[in-house]
Amino acid sequence: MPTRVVAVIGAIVIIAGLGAWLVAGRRHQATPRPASGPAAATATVKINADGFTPERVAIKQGQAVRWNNADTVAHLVASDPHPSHTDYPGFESQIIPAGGTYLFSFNRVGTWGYHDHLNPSLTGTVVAR
Ligand SMILES: [Cu+2]
Repeated sequence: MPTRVVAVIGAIVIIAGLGAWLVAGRRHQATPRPASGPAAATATVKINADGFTPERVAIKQGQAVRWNNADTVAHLVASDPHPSHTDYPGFESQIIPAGGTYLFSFNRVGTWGYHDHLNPSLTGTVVAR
């Protein structure tokens, strides 16, 4: 096959692929996000060097809280008490890198104290009713 024909076919394949990718991306953007549901974040807590903002959030049972690490270092959200985290087993993130997030749904009613396991002087509270 002549080189030019191969080049033209290659260009067509690349352009078609790009087009399909763009269409797929647009379709994805157009998909409405569910306003509620078991995994919907209903409260957002920002983490920075000073701690959690807001320090206390109130949600309903089954709703989720999303922590956004706005700091330049990693944090780790975990149930009190430090270091055993036994008040709410399972309420314990992995290391949240700078810019990362952690989402947790509170299926148990209660007032749940938590802290940054990497810096336990940073504390917060989630009230689930
Ligand atoms: Cu801890």
